[in-house]
Amino acid sequence: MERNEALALVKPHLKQERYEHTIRVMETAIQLAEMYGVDVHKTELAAIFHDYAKYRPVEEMKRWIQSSYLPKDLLHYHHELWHGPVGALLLERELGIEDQELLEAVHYHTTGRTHMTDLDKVIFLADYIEPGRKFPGLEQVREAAWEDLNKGCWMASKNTISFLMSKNQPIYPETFYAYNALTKQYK
Ligand code: DGI
Ligand code: FE
Ligand code: FE
Ligand code: FE
Repeated sequence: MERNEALALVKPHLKQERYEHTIRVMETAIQLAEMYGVDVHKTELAAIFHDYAKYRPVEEMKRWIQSSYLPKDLLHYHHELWHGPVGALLLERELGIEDQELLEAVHYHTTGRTHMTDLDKVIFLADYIEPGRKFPGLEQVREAAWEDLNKGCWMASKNTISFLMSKNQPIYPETFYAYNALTKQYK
């Protein structure tokens, strides 16, 4: 699938600001993929599709989780965590996308996971550092991102967990698993 076809497929599902975020994630992810030797075209498509389910109604996402192979423990955590897994499911069902590496990168783009592939890492990190983002500590993550893929992801994961803890938010186990695995890979 070509870039313009993919963009035309996601556009109707996103608000304008989210579409612009998607374009910036795509551009950032392609640069990371080139730097770290990841399949650039697959990265481009994964980035374009990563927030495909972002605006599905919470009740619809809940039904998809209940009625599919998706992990049921998601239902005990914030619905912000649902659009990645549900997005991967719907990309397959609605658009017929079958590339499992791409689908997994979409599935895990919010939390990360234990054994992140380089494609997972590039999408996870591009989503965090794209030029439209403003998070505390972001400049250091941006610098690290171009130095070492694992270090960049580790810092993004650490910042996310620290931020969530400062807000007394529960943290999904996969988010911790990603942090732990990245800690070992980066050290
Ligand atoms: O969809 P985007 O806004 O582009 O970004 P995203 O898919 O990375 O979602 C980011 C949100 O998800 C951000 O507000 C932090 C939150 N998040 C990530 N991991 C966890 C989490 N929220 C909770 N409650 N628990 C987590 O483990
Ligand atoms: Fe997202
Ligand atoms: Fe993210
Ligand atoms: Fe995103």
